[in-house]
Amino acid sequence: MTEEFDLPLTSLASLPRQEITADFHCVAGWSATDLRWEGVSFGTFYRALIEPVLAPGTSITHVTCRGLDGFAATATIEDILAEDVLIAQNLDGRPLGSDHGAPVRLVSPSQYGYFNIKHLSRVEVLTTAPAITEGPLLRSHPRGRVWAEERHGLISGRVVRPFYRALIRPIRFLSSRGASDRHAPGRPSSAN
Ligand SMILES: Nc1nc2c(c(=O)[nH]1)N[C@H]1C(S)=C(S)[C@@H](COP(=O)(O)O)O[C@H]1N2
Ligand SMILES: [Mo]
Repeated sequence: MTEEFDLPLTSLASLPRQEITADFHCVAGWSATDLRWEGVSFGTFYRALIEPVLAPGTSITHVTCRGLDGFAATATIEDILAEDVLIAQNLDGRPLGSDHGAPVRLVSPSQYGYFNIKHLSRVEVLTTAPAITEGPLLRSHPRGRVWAEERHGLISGRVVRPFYRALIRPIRFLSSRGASDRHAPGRPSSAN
Protein backbone atom coordinates (compact mmCIF):
# COMPACT_ATOMS: atom_id res chain seq x y z
CA MET A 1 0.00 0.00 0.00
CA THR A 2 2.96 2.27 -0.45
CA GLU A 3 3.03 5.05 -2.95
CA GLU A 4 6.09 7.16 -3.34
CA PHE A 5 6.51 10.59 -4.73
CA ASP A 6 9.28 13.11 -5.02
CA LEU A 7 9.29 16.36 -3.18
CA PRO A 8 11.90 18.69 -4.58
CA LEU A 9 13.68 20.85 -2.04
CA THR A 10 12.23 23.86 -3.78
CA SER A 11 8.76 22.83 -2.60
CA LEU A 12 9.79 24.22 0.78
CA ALA A 13 10.26 27.66 -0.72
CA SER A 14 6.52 28.20 -1.15
CA LEU A 15 5.80 27.55 2.54
CA PRO A 16 5.94 30.12 5.33
CA ARG A 17 9.21 30.41 7.21
CA GLN A 18 9.62 29.72 10.87
CA GLU A 19 12.42 30.40 13.28
CA ILE A 20 13.10 28.83 16.65
CA THR A 21 15.83 29.23 19.22
CA ALA A 22 16.41 26.17 21.34
CA ASP A 23 18.96 24.01 23.09
CA PHE A 24 19.95 20.68 21.58
CA HIS A 25 20.50 17.55 23.64
CA CYS A 26 22.18 14.37 22.52
CA VAL A 27 21.01 11.31 24.40
CA ALA A 28 24.62 10.56 25.27
CA GLY A 29 24.87 13.62 27.44
CA TRP A 30 26.21 16.63 25.55
CA SER A 31 24.14 19.68 24.79
CA ALA A 32 24.51 22.73 22.59
CA THR A 33 22.69 25.82 23.80
CA ASP A 34 20.86 28.67 22.13
CA LEU A 35 20.81 27.48 18.55
CA ARG A 36 18.76 29.56 16.14
CA TRP A 37 17.20 27.42 13.44
CA GLU A 38 15.26 28.71 10.43
CA GLY A 39 13.21 26.75 7.99
CA VAL A 40 9.68 25.43 7.61
CA SER A 41 7.60 24.02 10.43
CA PHE A 42 7.23 20.27 9.97
CA GLY A 43 3.51 20.60 10.68
CA THR A 44 3.13 23.18 7.91
CA PHE A 45 5.04 20.94 5.50
CA TYR A 46 2.96 17.91 6.49
CA ARG A 47 -0.38 19.65 6.15
CA ALA A 48 0.51 21.31 2.87
CA LEU A 49 2.28 18.50 1.04
CA ILE A 50 1.60 15.15 2.69
CA GLU A 51 -1.91 15.22 4.10
CA PRO A 52 -3.56 16.22 0.81
CA VAL A 53 -2.24 13.11 -0.97
CA LEU A 54 -3.29 10.59 1.70
CA ALA A 55 -6.25 8.41 0.88
CA PRO A 56 -9.33 9.76 2.66
CA GLY A 57 -9.70 8.29 6.13
CA THR A 58 -6.05 7.28 6.45
CA SER A 59 -4.97 7.63 10.04
CA ILE A 60 -1.26 8.25 10.38
CA THR A 61 0.28 7.21 13.70
CA HIS A 62 4.03 7.53 13.06
CA VAL A 63 6.44 9.27 10.71
CA THR A 64 9.86 7.94 9.75
CA CYS A 65 12.46 10.46 8.66
CA ARG A 66 15.54 9.25 6.87
CA GLY A 67 18.82 10.94 6.07
CA LEU A 68 20.97 10.53 2.97
CA ASP A 69 23.33 8.37 5.04
CA GLY A 70 20.52 5.95 5.89
CA PHE A 71 20.21 7.12 9.49
CA ALA A 72 16.53 7.17 10.41
CA ALA A 73 14.16 7.72 13.29
CA THR A 74 10.45 7.15 13.72
CA ALA A 75 8.47 9.63 15.75
CA THR A 76 4.85 9.48 16.81
CA ILE A 77 2.62 11.77 14.77
CA GLU A 78 1.92 13.75 17.92
CA ASP A 79 5.60 14.40 18.60
CA ILE A 80 6.51 15.31 15.04
CA LEU A 81 3.57 17.69 14.62
CA ALA A 82 4.58 19.60 17.76
CA GLU A 83 5.00 23.35 17.29
CA ASP A 84 8.76 23.30 17.72
CA VAL A 85 9.57 20.73 15.01
CA LEU A 86 11.22 22.25 11.99
CA ILE A 87 12.67 21.28 8.64
CA ALA A 88 15.68 23.50 9.11
CA GLN A 89 17.71 25.06 6.35
CA ASN A 90 19.71 27.61 8.34
CA LEU A 91 21.54 27.54 11.64
CA ASP A 92 22.44 30.82 13.30
CA GLY A 93 21.76 32.74 10.11
CA ARG A 94 23.80 30.56 7.76
CA PRO A 95 22.85 27.65 5.51
CA LEU A 96 23.50 24.33 7.25
CA GLY A 97 26.96 22.99 6.70
CA SER A 98 27.58 19.35 5.84
CA ASP A 99 28.48 18.60 9.49
CA HIS A 100 25.11 19.66 10.71
CA GLY A 101 22.83 18.26 8.05
CA ALA A 102 22.94 20.16 4.76
CA PRO A 103 20.85 20.84 2.84
CA VAL A 104 17.96 20.34 5.28
CA ARG A 105 17.57 18.55 8.58
CA LEU A 106 14.79 17.79 10.98
CA VAL A 107 15.03 19.72 14.22
CA SER A 108 12.96 18.58 17.19
CA PRO A 109 14.59 20.18 20.21
CA SER A 110 12.18 18.60 22.69
CA GLN A 111 13.47 15.21 21.64
CA TYR A 112 16.98 13.83 21.91
CA GLY A 113 19.41 14.31 19.07
CA TYR A 114 18.68 11.00 17.34
CA PHE A 115 15.32 12.31 16.18
CA ASN A 116 16.99 15.32 14.57
CA ILE A 117 17.70 13.68 11.22
CA LYS A 118 20.42 15.38 9.20
CA HIS A 119 20.49 15.46 5.39
CA LEU A 120 16.76 14.72 5.42
CA SER A 121 15.95 12.89 2.21
CA ARG A 122 12.85 10.83 2.87
CA VAL A 123 9.68 11.09 4.95
CA GLU A 124 7.55 7.96 5.38
CA VAL A 125 4.11 8.02 6.94
CA LEU A 126 2.91 4.94 8.82
CA THR A 127 -0.48 3.74 9.97
CA THR A 128 0.86 1.50 12.75
CA ALA A 129 3.86 1.52 15.07
CA PRO A 130 6.94 0.15 13.32
CA ALA A 131 8.33 -3.23 14.32
CA ILE A 132 11.13 -3.09 16.87
CA THR A 133 14.43 -3.96 15.22
CA GLU A 134 16.93 -3.04 17.92
CA GLY A 135 17.97 -5.54 20.54
CA PRO A 136 17.17 -4.84 24.18
CA LEU A 137 20.50 -3.23 25.03
CA LEU A 138 20.62 -0.79 22.16
CA ARG A 139 16.93 -0.05 22.02
CA SER A 140 16.37 3.67 21.80
CA HIS A 141 13.29 5.20 23.33
CA PRO A 142 10.38 5.48 20.85
CA ARG A 143 9.68 9.07 21.92
CA GLY A 144 12.96 10.34 23.34
CA ARG A 145 11.44 13.36 25.05
CA VAL A 146 14.11 15.33 26.81
CA TRP A 147 11.92 16.61 29.67
CA ALA A 148 11.00 13.02 30.61
CA GLU A 149 14.59 11.88 30.15
CA GLU A 150 13.48 9.14 27.76
CA ARG A 151 16.98 8.01 26.89
CA HIS A 152 16.49 4.28 26.45
CA GLY A 153 13.69 2.03 25.28
CA LEU A 154 13.64 -0.23 28.30
CA ILE A 155 15.81 1.22 31.05
CA SER A 156 15.01 4.37 32.99
CA GLY A 157 16.92 7.50 32.03
CA ARG A 158 18.39 7.91 35.49
CA VAL A 159 19.90 4.45 35.33
CA VAL A 160 21.47 4.79 31.87
CA ARG A 161 22.69 8.35 32.43
CA PRO A 162 26.00 7.35 34.11
CA PHE A 163 26.75 4.89 31.31
CA TYR A 164 26.16 7.51 28.65
CA ARG A 165 28.20 10.00 30.70
CA ALA A 166 31.14 7.60 30.68
CA LEU A 167 30.90 7.45 26.89
CA ILE A 168 31.09 11.20 26.33
CA ARG A 169 34.88 11.42 26.41
CA PRO A 170 35.54 8.49 24.07
CA ILE A 171 32.79 9.67 21.72
CA ARG A 172 34.19 13.18 21.69
CA PHE A 173 37.60 11.74 20.95
CA LEU A 174 36.37 9.52 18.15
CA SER A 175 34.07 12.05 16.60
CA SER A 176 35.43 14.78 14.42
CA ARG A 177 31.91 16.08 14.22
CA GLY A 178 32.02 19.81 14.52
CA ALA A 179 34.58 19.62 17.29
CA SER A 180 35.99 22.96 16.33
CA ASP A 181 32.89 25.12 16.15
CA ARG A 182 30.38 26.35 18.62
CA HIS A 183 27.75 23.74 17.87
CA ALA A 184 30.13 21.04 18.76
CA PRO A 185 29.41 18.18 21.07
CA GLY A 186 32.48 19.21 22.97
CA ARG A 187 31.16 22.62 23.82
CA PRO A 188 30.59 22.60 27.53
CA SER A 189 27.12 23.56 28.54
CA SER A 190 24.29 22.30 30.65
CA ALA A 191 24.71 18.63 31.30
CA ASN A 192 21.28 17.03 31.28
N1 LIG B 1 21.56 11.65 8.97
C1 LIG B 1 21.96 11.60 10.25
N2 LIG B 1 21.32 12.37 11.15
C2 LIG B 1 21.68 12.35 12.45
C3 LIG B 1 22.69 11.49 12.92
C4 LIG B 1 23.36 10.69 11.94
O1 LIG B 1 24.28 9.92 12.23
N3 LIG B 1 22.96 10.77 10.62
N4 LIG B 1 23.02 11.46 14.25
C5 LIG B 1 22.00 11.97 15.19
C6 LIG B 1 22.48 12.19 16.54
S1 LIG B 1 22.63 10.85 17.55
C7 LIG B 1 22.74 13.46 17.01
S2 LIG B 1 23.13 13.73 18.63
C8 LIG B 1 22.67 14.64 16.13
C9 LIG B 1 23.98 15.40 16.12
O2 LIG B 1 23.84 16.59 15.41
P1 LIG B 1 25.11 17.46 15.01
O3 LIG B 1 26.05 16.58 14.25
O4 LIG B 1 24.56 18.58 14.18
O5 LIG B 1 25.74 17.96 16.27
O6 LIG B 1 22.34 14.30 14.81
C10 LIG B 1 21.40 13.27 14.67
N5 LIG B 1 21.01 13.15 13.30
MO1 LIG C 1 23.21 11.68 19.67
